Amino acid sequence: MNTSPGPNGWKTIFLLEELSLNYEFKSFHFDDIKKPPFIDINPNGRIPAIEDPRTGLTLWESGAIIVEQYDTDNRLKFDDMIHRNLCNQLLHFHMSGQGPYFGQCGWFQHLHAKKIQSAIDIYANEIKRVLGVLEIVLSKKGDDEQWLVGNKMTYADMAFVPWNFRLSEVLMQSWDEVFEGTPRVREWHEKLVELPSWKRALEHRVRLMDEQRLQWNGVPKGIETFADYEEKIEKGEMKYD
Ligand SMILES: N[C@@H](CCC(=O)N[C@@H](CS)C(=O)NCC(=O)O)C(=O)O
Repeated sequence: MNTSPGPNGWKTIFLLEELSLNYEFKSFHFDDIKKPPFIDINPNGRIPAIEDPRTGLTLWESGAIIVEQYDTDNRLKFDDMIHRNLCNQLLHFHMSGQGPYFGQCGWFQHLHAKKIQSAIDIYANEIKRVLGVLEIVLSKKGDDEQWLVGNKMTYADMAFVPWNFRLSEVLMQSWDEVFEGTPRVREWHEKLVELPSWKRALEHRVRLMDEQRLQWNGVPKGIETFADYEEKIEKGEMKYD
């Protein structure tokens, strides 16, 4: 269950696609996720959430939805204690360090009714700091170990993609500026977004955004630019809770 613009749901879709699992989308408007039937599935009223008919498991919080029960060959995870813990560590860093700060930056940059430059700066600096931490993690790896943990891609790498993918819009910078000083992160990110599974996830995204009358960047159709959108938000012409 997903809302099309929010990055967190695409983490789940990316994993489902990478593991070639069968799944069915339920797409919700942001306006509908704080009320039934969605709130009956996730009392936190946020996406994503899954209902797994094979196991009876209902789950919310994207970091928890790593569908490891279906990764029986350990394609995206490790079996040994050390690497299992390291993956978990990076997933927690993503959930606490990347998601909330990147999200707040996007909020203050585009959706908050008043431009508060100091708030944008705080979160933009934090984004740069998080990218710097990832740069250190990747720089400590050997040349044949281009992933965050061990020598293969895991769910920990994949978790960072949907937010990193939006960074140019969130920071309002070119990709060269976004990745200035973090070349290993850029290389790693560019490898991840080339994966067919990510491309398939994006194809679904385009379709669902279209159904919800949204442009690729989340701006409603009929509004030309981010600047026009922000002006409408400032005038109270768009509704957010
Ligand atoms: N920690 C949660 C965050 C979920 C979250 O914030 N999702 C956003 C979309 S990316 C959402 O549903 N926002 C709607 C709202 O805040 O009302 C997770 O990772 O699942």
